Amino acid sequence: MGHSSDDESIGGGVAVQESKPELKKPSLYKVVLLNDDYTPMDFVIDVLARFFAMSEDKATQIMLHVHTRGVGVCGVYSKEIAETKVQMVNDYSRDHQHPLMCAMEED
Ligand code: TYC
Repeated sequence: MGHSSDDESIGGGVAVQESKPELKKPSLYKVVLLNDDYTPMDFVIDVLARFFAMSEDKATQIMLHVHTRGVGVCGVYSKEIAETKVQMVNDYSRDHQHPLMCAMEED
């Protein structure tokens, strides 16, 4: 009854190994838009505003960057969010018969 001599509560020094947190840094991915010769500029601006929450001014700036440089970054996201953005943009462009292409690359 009560406390026996091998009870931890007496202060028998039970060591508890602190485990280091096994948290990997989540990889980030850039979602990029590629230029082409056919997609109307207004459609690209609409896509950037619709899927990347950009203002009209910011979307115009990014669209012109892609138009002149060939490629531009729409945003940086976790893998799953980036994959979803790419799929949504490419589905939307295909549904509207435009060849606009969105892709992702590790940041
Ligand atoms: N180059 C296209 C045009 O002249 C416009 C455009 C911009 C297309 C950006 C795609 O990702 C793009 N109509």
